[in-house]
Amino acid sequence: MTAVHIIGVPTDYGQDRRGVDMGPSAIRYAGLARELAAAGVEVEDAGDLPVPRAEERDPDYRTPSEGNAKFLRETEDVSDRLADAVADTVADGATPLVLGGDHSVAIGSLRGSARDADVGAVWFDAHGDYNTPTTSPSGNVHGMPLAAALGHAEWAGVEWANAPRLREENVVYVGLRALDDTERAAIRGSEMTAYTMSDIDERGITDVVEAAITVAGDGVDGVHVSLDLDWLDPGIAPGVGTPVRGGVTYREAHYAMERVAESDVLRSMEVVEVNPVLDEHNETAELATELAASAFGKRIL
Ligand code: HAR
Ligand code: MN
Ligand code: MN
Ligand code: MN
Repeated sequence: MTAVHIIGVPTDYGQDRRGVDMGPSAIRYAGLARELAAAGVEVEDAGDLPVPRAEERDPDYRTPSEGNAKFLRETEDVSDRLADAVADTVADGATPLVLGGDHSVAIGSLRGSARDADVGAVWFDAHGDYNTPTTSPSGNVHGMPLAAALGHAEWAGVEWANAPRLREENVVYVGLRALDDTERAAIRGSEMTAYTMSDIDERGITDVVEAAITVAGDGVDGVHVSLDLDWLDPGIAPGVGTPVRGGVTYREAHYAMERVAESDVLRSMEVVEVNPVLDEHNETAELATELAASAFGKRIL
């Protein structure tokens, strides 16, 4: 029986819209343990990592390379502790399910997952999250975690941010639809594979997800799945800080997660960017809960 360890990370350092720190509570309240039990996995909830409130801290800390990135000191601290928690969970033979918080938590998840093994990643997101402190238009670290983990530009050699055994060749985007100009150029120049919403329109979700899992899993020990709830269309997932029209449907999302479960390559997963303050009757948190259950093997029949 698969063992899943839930690790809540209530951060909102990575972006401007307050409230995403309540994501772990909302996702638990939506019935995560019950849904995962229905998926037939053994669940242990490790609680939340302690995360100081943004109000207690000074956002203006400038490095790496004195670029524009807010709350970097706090992000380092959370990333260090999350990386340890994720690596320990995997070493215990369980699969970590990280609940964000904003997407900056992926820095810690990826570093922990790729500490003692080669890993690939599938990034289900409207956004590329491939900015650096210099290219970022906002200074928000939730737009940077993949560039950080891969050691891109001024993230290179930032020990707490780099995922040692994650390679660009095994990183795959699914559902991209909102990129900054410099970010677009950086993604084009990278070795990553990027499937946009247009690719999903053209080829269908079945084909795209199959290809994504194959590329991410090629020659590695396991795959990290990063699920940003703004991947879904805002019509069904309104509770996110940066909604972008034209996202995947309810069934496309479930199908993708069902394929993740069937492929049997899942090493670690995170569900991020649920913002209960912006949500309607907790429906985005419920969706996050259901999608996690599908990724861990919940079946219709
Ligand atoms: N690309 C923009 C920035 O870097 C917006 C990033 C929004 N990111 C997320 N995560 N919501 O996917 O500021
Ligand atoms: Mn994201
Ligand atoms: Mn996003
Ligand atoms: Mn450190």
